[in-house]
Amino acid sequence: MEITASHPLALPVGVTLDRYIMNRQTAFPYATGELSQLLRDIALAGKIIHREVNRAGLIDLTGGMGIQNVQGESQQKLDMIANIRFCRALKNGGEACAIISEEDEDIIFTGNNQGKYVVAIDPLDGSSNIDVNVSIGTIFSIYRRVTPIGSEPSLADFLQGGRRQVAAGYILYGSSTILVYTTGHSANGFTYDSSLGEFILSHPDIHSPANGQIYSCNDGNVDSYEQGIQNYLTDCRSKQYTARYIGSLVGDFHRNLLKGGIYLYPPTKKNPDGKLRLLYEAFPLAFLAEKAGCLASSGHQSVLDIRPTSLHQRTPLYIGSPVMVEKLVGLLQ
Ligand code: FDP
Repeated sequence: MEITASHPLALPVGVTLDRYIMNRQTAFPYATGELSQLLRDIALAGKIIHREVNRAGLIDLTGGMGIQNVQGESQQKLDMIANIRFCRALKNGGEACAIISEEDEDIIFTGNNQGKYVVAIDPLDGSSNIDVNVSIGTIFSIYRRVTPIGSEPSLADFLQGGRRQVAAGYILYGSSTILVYTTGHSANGFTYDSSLGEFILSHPDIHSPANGQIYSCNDGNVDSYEQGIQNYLTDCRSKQYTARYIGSLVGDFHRNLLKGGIYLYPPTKKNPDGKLRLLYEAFPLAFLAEKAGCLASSGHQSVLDIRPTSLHQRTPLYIGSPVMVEKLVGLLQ
């Protein structure tokens, strides 16, 4: 058989996430291999969630649990499963000494007090989309602990501030599953090839456009947005920008990251401090956004400069193309 240059066999499979992490290990600030292993644990849990999400309708995994999580939101079966899968992967891995999750009120102690890292996760973001086959995601944020290794981790390990993250990223379970992360250098995306069971580097060194023409917000809340935001949206409409809002932060963020655009979740009457959670939604996406050339603001300061005071703290979020974020922030009081 003759293998031409365009034949599938002539094309390289690409760089797997494992190999990429291994190659990059020396570029990590604390290159002992533990952070690499932690990222692999997260990727493994992501593969399991990918599997569960893809067969959810077949094995009765859709629908609610009939209970509410710590945020007062109804908990979905897949929320619970994703939470269990991630916590288990992180506990078994041994590198994380503690976890916080959207689904749990308090710190989850893994029992691995020798572990150097703590992890904040939103195991399954965009829960309202689970039952209707629309994109959902996982968001994660990793810190090096500040409490002494060997001791019990504490709140202080999680309240260090966004700029102290050593790695952050998300997994989007969409038309394909993609894991995007940064360790503070570049932002890279790995698409999951389920036939190989591997994440393959598909979006190396992501650079988001400086400007965009997509705006993403919940239009039903517009009346309760402050005037500056309403003026910004009027401007977007007058320029015939495109409105796109899935209601899955990860999905909306990822699209705007690649195409150029802005995601907004301002304070509303219902959520006067904003809806999104600082530690496991806004911080990790802001950290990653800045590495890809985007901006993330709470309206009054860079998201990464917000001083966290509690585990489930909320924040307004304006994130995306720098020209758009700067323009919007300039219109706020
Ligand atoms: P959800 O509550 O469905 O988990 O994380 C919160 C979040 O989703 C974001 O993913 C999403 O962008 C936003 O809330 C959607 O909120 P609204 O339904 O209020 O627009």
